[in-house]
Amino acid sequence: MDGEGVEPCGRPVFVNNPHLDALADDVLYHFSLGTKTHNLPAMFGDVKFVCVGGSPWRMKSFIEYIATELNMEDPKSEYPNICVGTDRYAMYKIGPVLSVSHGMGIPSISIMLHELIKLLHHAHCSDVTIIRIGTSGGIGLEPGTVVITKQSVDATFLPRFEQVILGKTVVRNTDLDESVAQELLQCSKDLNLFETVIGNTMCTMDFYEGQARLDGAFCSYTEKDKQDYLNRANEAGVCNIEMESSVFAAMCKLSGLRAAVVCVTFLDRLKGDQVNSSHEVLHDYQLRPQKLVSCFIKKKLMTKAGSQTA
Ligand code: R2B
Ligand code: URA
Repeated sequence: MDGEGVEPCGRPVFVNNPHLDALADDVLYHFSLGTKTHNLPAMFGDVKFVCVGGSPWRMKSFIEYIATELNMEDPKSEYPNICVGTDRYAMYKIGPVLSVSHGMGIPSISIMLHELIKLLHHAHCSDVTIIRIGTSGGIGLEPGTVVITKQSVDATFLPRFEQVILGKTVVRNTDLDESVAQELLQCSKDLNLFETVIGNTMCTMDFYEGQARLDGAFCSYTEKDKQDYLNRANEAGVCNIEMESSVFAAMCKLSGLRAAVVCVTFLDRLKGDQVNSSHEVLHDYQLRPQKLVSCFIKKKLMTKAGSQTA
């Protein structure tokens, strides 16, 4: 059930894998979906915006929020999890917006993105924009500041993602879409609700030692070593630290998806390591990327509707 013969118009979603053609059924195992068992073009063909974020709960709350913002609320407030057959990831859809959770860290988001990119491809989606909404540790920023990623850099501050394939290291580009980043910044100015900056985001393999924390189970460096490292990151233009942006940027670029990363900062890492703000404060912070992205999606849909009636 791959909607054969339906050609996407506009910018398609690319896969680059000759082996896929040999599959009678492409099972998207971690979504509990497949090309034989589900009519993916009918279920997802109209998707234009995909929002991804770590927690299933946050991605459900995002779909409820955007549904209200777009006046598309379900009267019964029922937003079923499309991936109900698995507890690996959660997925919700309202109109042209898909909301998907990705778990924590590069391996988890990478598995999700392989299946998501294939899903969008099999569904013949076109002109899709994908945005990661997440949390992060800030560097020299007031907690609650939202960072729109300019470049995702690795732990040595270089804009690259290294993937080991067949035992060899392949280096991939981590460019994100500059115009989407600028449009998101403009949304923040329009909303005027919280501080937003554009800057580099460091993507690490770990929350504790990988992010120079002093409060993990193990630590082999001094407080001065930590401060020197974070100061060097700051000088290299790093505004925040999280754990998924590099592979997200690399995979979206390979598939031709317009991509952006919007993360709120929970703390200033130059001042401490523990996330100890109250639940209410953190909840309010987490809503900020959602508000920005909702504003972006609304604007885009209004512009499109305007151009269609003109
Ligand atoms: C931000 O927050 C999570 C760790 O707490 C991780 O998924 C990330 O990128
Ligand atoms: N997420 C991270 O990866 N690091 C932080 O410091 C906070 C949230």
